[in-house]
Amino acid sequence: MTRTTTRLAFAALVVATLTLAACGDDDTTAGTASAPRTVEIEMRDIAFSPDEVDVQASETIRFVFHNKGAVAHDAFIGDEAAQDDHEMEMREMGGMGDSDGAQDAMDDDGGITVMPGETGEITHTFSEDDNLLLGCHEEGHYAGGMRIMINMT
Ligand SMILES: [Cu+2]
Repeated sequence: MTRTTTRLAFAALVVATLTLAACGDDDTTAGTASAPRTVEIEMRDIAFSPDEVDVQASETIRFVFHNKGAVAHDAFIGDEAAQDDHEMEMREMGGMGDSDGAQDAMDDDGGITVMPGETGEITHTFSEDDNLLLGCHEEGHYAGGMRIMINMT
């Protein structure tokens, strides 16, 4: 009887220790291509939260966007010049059909659209000299500051 109790107590201790170890394994480890680090982002009307993310060189990050707002938001990764180009493309499209195949191919370079209540993902591997940010290019959102600064650490 006493022996069984001791064994049970030991088993409980082992389970508790394993649980603690699993919980401790969160944001401190750099993401790799085979095991990206997940960063959860909320999309609100009209902002990302957080609006800054620290990233290590050669780290692979899986950004998971949760749209908590009432309107569609998108997320596009690129440097400032790419953001400006993408903003122009999005405004030029302006609800017209997809008659321009070349433009469609360009729109496909890493942008996603997330509807209210839905979730979307972008996975990206960063290099040392990357100077990137994430922007939302729904009309007026990027100009209104809906962007995430990526800080290389
Ligand atoms: Cu937006």
